[in-house]
Amino acid sequence: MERTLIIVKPDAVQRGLIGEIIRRFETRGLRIVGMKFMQISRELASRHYAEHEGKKFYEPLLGYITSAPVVVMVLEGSEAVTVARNTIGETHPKDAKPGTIRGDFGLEKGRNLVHGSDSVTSAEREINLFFAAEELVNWQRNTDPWIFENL
Ligand code: DAT
Ligand code: MG
Repeated sequence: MERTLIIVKPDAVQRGLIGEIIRRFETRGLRIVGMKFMQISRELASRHYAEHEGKKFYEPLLGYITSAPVVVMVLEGSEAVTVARNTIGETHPKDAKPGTIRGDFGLEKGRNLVHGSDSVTSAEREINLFFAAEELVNWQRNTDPWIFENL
């Protein structure tokens, strides 16, 4: 089982899309193991987006991600990183396919609604940035055998 970090970004929260976005991951079959509503500080944002420091979109990106509250989640499942990225869609919403979150709700790169970790290594780093170990819940759903083929 993999884990991935998802952020429902400020534009999605402001637009009342929290439920819609969580629903898509939930109905896909990913298991929620952590969730919180928070406003990201500049310090946390700079650590989360450290790989983009120095790029021209870095400052607008930090401004955007800290501009309003977000919902941060840890999702678990087989190939959770790839599955979540596919559900989210391409970085630029104009390239994202209909049926993906960005392809259904977004137009512009700096308002792309949701973050998903891009690798298992990034996911581990990002999960540790946002969650203490005791905030993550190890649990089984009664539906797991109907979603996961090999438990
Ligand atoms: P993703 O969020 O799909 O993982 P990323 O990690 O490459 O994309 O970039 C992080 C965010 O920064 C992305 O969601 C939107 C913004 N961004 C990326 N590339 C950009 C660019 N060339 N111009 C403006 N914003 C950009
Ligand atoms: Mg990324």
